[in-house]
Amino acid sequence: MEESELSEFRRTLVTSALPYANGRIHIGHLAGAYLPADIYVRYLRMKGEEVLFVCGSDEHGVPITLRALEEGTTPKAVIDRFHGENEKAFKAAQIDFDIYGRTSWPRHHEFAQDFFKRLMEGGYIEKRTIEQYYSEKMKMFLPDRYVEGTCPKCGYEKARGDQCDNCSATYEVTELLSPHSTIPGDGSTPVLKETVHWFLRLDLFQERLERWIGERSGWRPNVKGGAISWLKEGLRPRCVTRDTEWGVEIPVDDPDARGKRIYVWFDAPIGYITNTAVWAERSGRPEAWREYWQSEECRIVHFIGKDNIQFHAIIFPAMLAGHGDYILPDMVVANEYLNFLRAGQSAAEKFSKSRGTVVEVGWFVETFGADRLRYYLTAIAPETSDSEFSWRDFRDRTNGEAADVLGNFIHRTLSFTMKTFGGRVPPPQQAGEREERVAEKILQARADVGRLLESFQFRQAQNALMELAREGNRYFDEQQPWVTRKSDLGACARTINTCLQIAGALSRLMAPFLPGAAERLARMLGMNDHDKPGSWERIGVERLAEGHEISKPEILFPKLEPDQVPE
Ligand code: B3M
Ligand code: ZN
Repeated sequence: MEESELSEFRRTLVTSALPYANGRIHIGHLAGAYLPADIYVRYLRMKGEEVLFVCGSDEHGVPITLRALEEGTTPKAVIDRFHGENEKAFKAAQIDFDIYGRTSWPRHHEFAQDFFKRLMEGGYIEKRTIEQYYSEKMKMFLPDRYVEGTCPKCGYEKARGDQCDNCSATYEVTELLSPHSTIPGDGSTPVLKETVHWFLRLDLFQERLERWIGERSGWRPNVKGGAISWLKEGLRPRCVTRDTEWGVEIPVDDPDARGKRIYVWFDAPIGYITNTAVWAERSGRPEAWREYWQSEECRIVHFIGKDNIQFHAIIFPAMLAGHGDYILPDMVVANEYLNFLRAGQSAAEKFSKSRGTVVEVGWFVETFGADRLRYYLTAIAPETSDSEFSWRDFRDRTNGEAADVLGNFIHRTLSFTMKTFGGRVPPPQQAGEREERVAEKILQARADVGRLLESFQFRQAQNALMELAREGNRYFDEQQPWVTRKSDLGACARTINTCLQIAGALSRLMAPFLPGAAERLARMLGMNDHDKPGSWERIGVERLAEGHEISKPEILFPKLEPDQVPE
């Protein structure tokens, strides 16, 4: 029944990838970097750990300027709209960040420029003259991701400028074969033109990162393996400025910097630091951010999607190390993709706006509630491989598991208590062998869920919680309280008392995963501390006392009718 111990760190900083503020987040995003992080944070808090959870909008990058161009508006108008909408959507899904910050904040520009300067002073950023693709038609230099061509490694014809979606190779955009521009309205073949940019000398971090990655333990293979294979290819200097007027100004006194800004991927991860600092300011302890970023007593855990691994496992750590005042992350948790499986199809596809398969979080929660969303997304979490969302499976699993197993156990236990014992916890009587086994199962569930969450296996952790609800139903069925009610009221009392103890444990075990349902259950059970700091260790230890009053049960997960679910 070993419960793994959290390491000796004094505090934890949890970050979720900063969504671009040029679109609404969808449920695929939620399953990747946000829901698991929120579950982890809620669990740590119940364990009494000191933890801070930061996220926010990523508000730079060329896509935002292009969207503004298309809509005939300004980048600022675009980011203001989506920043607000996304912040609301996260709240609706009960993803409770301590701060949802912005990279357009002046404070952020200061942090990003400080990094740039420090890295330049250290000789880690240098100016270089390069050749870059230029569209004569659009009169602009082309960002890598707006050049498409044939992959130099595998021959895939729709390879993106700097990375191949087919074989995951990364390369310089100039290595692409048959390049063409994908800027809306362009499509021309770009020409190479000389220009000046600033490069981060990743090559200087090769050995340090090899050592650091080598020492990491408990990292998922997709992250550690990815990092090792990039290191094997050999790190090369990487351009960290772009031709755009939108972004953080390059902090150099140099006419060559005109019309250029710091690359969005350089400043975005620094946003985690900015947001921590703004949180600290708002909490009245402006220097407290250093306790998270500059203290060996803190462990930093990043939650991201798989396409961001390189930035979090290689590039940002190099920047932190090169700056010198910062600690490196302890853990990078990356999920694979959640895809969409259309009714009647056998192969899943990517969520895509143009194909109408994007499922927006705000709408989903309004229609089905946050608990169903959270339950299902955790049940199908793409932890070790891509997974599939389908409407039918969503209905079947929330009905067949959340409602039939968990909801049903709670409902039969509480209605029985109302009907037979006037809504009060009946006396426990002398526990038999079976009841002792139940008590052990409760402790086992606490240990299993805890161990699985601490090793970032969210899907299995939720299964372990469901296993306890199944045990509850099994026990209820075996004991047949509806029979003993007439034949042996003492036995009946013992059964219901035991079931109520399971229900109490469930309200706590559920709290990280299904905070809304856990809260409703706790209210029905008259518990007021089900998710408070320190409450985790009380699972299976603290009992609902004899005579304690419960209130009228409501259905935790009303069933979905077939026509309530879209196709
Ligand atoms: N803005 C999100 C993405 O790639 C990107 C993450 C930044 S995390 C610092 O979808
Ligand atoms: Zn390829």
